[in-house]
Amino acid sequence: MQENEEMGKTGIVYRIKKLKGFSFLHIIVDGKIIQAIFEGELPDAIKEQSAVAFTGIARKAQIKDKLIFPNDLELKITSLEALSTPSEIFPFDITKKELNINNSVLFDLRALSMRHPKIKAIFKIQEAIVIGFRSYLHRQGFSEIRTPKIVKAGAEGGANIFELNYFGSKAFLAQSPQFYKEFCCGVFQKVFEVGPVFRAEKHNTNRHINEYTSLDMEMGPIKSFFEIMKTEEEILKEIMATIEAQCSYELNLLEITLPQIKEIPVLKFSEAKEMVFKEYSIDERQEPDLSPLEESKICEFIKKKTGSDFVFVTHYPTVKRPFYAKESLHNREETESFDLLFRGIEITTGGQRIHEYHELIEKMQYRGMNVEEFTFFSNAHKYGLPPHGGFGMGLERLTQKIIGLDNIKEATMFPRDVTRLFP
Ligand code: AMO
Repeated sequence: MQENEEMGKTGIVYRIKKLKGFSFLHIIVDGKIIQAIFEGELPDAIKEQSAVAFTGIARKAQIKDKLIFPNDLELKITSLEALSTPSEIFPFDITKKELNINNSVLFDLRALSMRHPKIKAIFKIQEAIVIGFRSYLHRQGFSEIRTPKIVKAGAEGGANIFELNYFGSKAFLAQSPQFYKEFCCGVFQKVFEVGPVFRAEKHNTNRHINEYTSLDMEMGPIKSFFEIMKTEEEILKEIMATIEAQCSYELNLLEITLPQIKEIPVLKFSEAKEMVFKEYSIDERQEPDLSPLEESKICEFIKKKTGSDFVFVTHYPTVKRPFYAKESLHNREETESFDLLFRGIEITTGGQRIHEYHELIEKMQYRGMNVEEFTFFSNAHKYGLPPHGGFGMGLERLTQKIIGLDNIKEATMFPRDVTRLFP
């Protein structure tokens, strides 16, 4: 919209403020809110949430409201017609600056609550994350793949797998695209997928949901898993640049400062544990994984020391990693793997995988797995897979932490938890 421009558009009326002889309208046009002035009596069919067709002329506006885009212009309406009229008024006021409703209403009435500009902004930023992820990998020659979500076996182990009855036989919902992205490495070498994964989390926490979107990549041949970390660092830089370029309106509305990424610091798992003990007197050194408290302390320490919001932790213990993770040559107790922590929580797991057939079979046998059951997987190794690795990043956790939301569910359009299966 430019000054003196005549425009004819359709939109949704977001807010109406009636004054003597005229009305202020906020109309959502192409996803952004513009301000319009309508002189005279507003027709009855024009209500908040009415769809409208209108024409008007742009002129200078007196207001400076960051909700309005562009915020120095308004439209003097010359014709206005209702295309639809809601039967009821909204159950809560979405024209308020802050929505201020409790989480159960927020999620029960998601189709309505997402219409609040600040809630909608979360998902515009999330969209930019995915665009940045895709565009970086496409540019680097990665192929985008699609893998099945109904599977015969889970890849990640553990009890958090959904079982289902598949025409009388047992099947599962995929915990990750792990097996398939490894297969595709043997086909395309460099692949990625943006897709849903399922985790039967039995507890409600602010960092777990039962269906989330995984940003997965896998590449080969590689010489070391540090190449994967470097690629993730470049991807994150592009993600931040994409948000910056596409979401200035949303960043301003939500008052967000994006993290600066230079070189992401790297700590070994054992060093990280020791540091937490030394700096914070928290002794969980015997545990083969990082607790949420340790993750938050590691981030706090790194932020203080280096200014970075991100930190890679490498060489997780073999016992805590899935069977496909490659053990370090010099120490079989640890893996060639990493997690990426961001503002207090893990957002990514990745690493190098076992690519040698005999090594894989030996590992499965050692873990007491049914080797036959995984022939569909090990066959790829038998006939030759390049040394490869990759990572899986949780889209909702990344969104949550970029925006500074308390609960991951706020970064999920239609969250699923132990008790929530609708809308
Ligand atoms: P992992 O199981 O660690 O690794 O998952 C990778 C990332 O997914 C996110 N995540 C979750 N987000 C929301 N709710 C959950 N319940 C949930 N569980 C996990 C986290 C986590 O870091 N196949 C490997 C990845 C790989 O090595 O390529 C995997 O799935 O952000």
